[in-house]
Amino acid sequence: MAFLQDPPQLPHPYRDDRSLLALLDRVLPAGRRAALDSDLDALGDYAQMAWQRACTTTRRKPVLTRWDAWGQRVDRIELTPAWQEGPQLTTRHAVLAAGHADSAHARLEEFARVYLYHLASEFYTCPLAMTDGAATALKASGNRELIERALPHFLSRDAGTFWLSGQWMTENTGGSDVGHTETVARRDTTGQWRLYGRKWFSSAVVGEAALALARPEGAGTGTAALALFYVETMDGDRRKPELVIDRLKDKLGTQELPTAEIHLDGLPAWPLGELAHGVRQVAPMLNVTRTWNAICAIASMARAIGLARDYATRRQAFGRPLIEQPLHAQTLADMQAGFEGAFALAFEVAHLLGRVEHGTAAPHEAAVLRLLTPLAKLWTGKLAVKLCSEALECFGGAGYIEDTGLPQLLRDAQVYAIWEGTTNVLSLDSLRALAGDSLGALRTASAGWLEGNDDMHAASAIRQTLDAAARWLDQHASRRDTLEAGARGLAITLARCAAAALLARQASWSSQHGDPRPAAALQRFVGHGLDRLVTPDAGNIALLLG
Ligand code: MFK
Repeated sequence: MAFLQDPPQLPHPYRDDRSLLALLDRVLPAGRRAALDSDLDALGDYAQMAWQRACTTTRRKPVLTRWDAWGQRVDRIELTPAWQEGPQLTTRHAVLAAGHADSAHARLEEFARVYLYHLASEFYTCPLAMTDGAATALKASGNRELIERALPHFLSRDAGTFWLSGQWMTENTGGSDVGHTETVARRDTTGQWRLYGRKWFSSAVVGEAALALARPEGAGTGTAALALFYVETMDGDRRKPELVIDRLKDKLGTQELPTAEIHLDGLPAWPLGELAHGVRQVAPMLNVTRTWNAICAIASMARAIGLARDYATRRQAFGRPLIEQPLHAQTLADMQAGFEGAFALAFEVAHLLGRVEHGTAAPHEAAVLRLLTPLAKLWTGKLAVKLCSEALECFGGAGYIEDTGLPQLLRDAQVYAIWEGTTNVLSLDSLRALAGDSLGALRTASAGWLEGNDDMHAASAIRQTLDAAARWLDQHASRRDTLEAGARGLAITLARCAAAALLARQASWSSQHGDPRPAAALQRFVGHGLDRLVTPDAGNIALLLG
């Protein structure tokens, strides 16, 4: 007999995802739940088709053509089929429009769509996230003229009028330290603002608009002196000549996504608001795109686990299917428990965002959202890399072979810990959030999530760990260096506590509805410990780095 193996079959991303089904059944009123079904079903079907297509066709990358045969600068980008399908598919299923509908459930319903579509989209979700963030920042700015001009395009349900927006923040001088932005905004003789500079990581360069940070000419140095501008990139069907694409990035993953280095040479621009505090003005966008990051990270985990679990039922080794091998089953169960915690946290951020935006959240919940957004982003980003790596290992050598489609899962997952801020940048952002009383708000919220929970061991572990985190924060609050050195440990501890408490809430509901699996996930998740606090030792660090 030849050594032939059955390839893994992808479970239906919607109909077979019990975590998503249970969440939507628990949270949504029956009418909204039923109305959502056909869009989610269709996006799940599309995801299954896209997986089949990826497994049976040669992968393509976007191609930039800078000059045409007659010497004209054209900067034309050929996109992959999934990217070409993106505008039609996402407007038909109202991916962005759903998030801005007039309901406290709008964001949950949007992010359920994102979760199902993300991997099939080949990271078309990156510019969608930026467009969603731009719509949110424009709304927050209150700039009526720009809102009326751009939002009907950003939130269009018709591909013919849909516009993508980028977020042009990162520069080669600045990176995460956006305060070093060198792009200058200068007024021409007609009073029109124009941008001059170089942006180093430009998402949505194939889009029609962007929000860009720039320093108004003559303004001071640092972050506070930056202003936030709205730009448009197209003159009819031609890219504006003041926007030049220098090259596409050659990235570890997300290779279908045309991330570009660009030059702005007098691109017309309009300020969103005051000509300073641009980072403060772009913050609503950052918090939305970080929510996308977390949802996309759990989508990668779901895909990796779904494939690994299916394969474990097919692959026989040492006399029985892998799923019956005790150590393999243990490994898969650990992955599943981690995923269910991450799922609970990421979707809580999504739902809470909608509730805060629509004024239906309790007073302390805005602070909870501010804290959970960086926590969910940073923790799910790291966990996605770990779980995708583990999933590849579940396939043995096949997980290392390109045309199984599996290695791409791991390469792409690495971006979640970098896109929209690294783990350390996000840990420091969580300190910003903790400067208010967001930890008190999180403790109040956790107590609510634990009501009705009958896993006393889990509840007590969560409470004790939150107490320990509060003590740690008090103890180190006055020593900034120690606080920063321990910020990642604190952030992951709080993320794990929040995830466990949210999982407990889902477990209570699911148990009452006859499904004991979330309770089993909670038990296993808490069993791995919640406390990741560290006491930084400056002397030890100095020795090791000396
Ligand atoms: C999908 C595939 C992608 C393809 C590959 C991508 C690879 C990655 C490419 C990228 O470049 S992605 C973009 C990554 N960059 C970032 O996400 C930015 C990272 N840096 C930060 O997040 C910094 O924290 C930040 C620039 C936002 C601020 O740092 P600063 O310069 O120290 O500013 P400061 O003074 O602390 O904050 C300025 C104001 O913003 C303050 O408000 P006030 O003016 O009222 O005092 C802050 O409170 C506020 N702020 C900052 N972060 C906030 C926030 N407000 C609300 N929410 C936040 N998250």
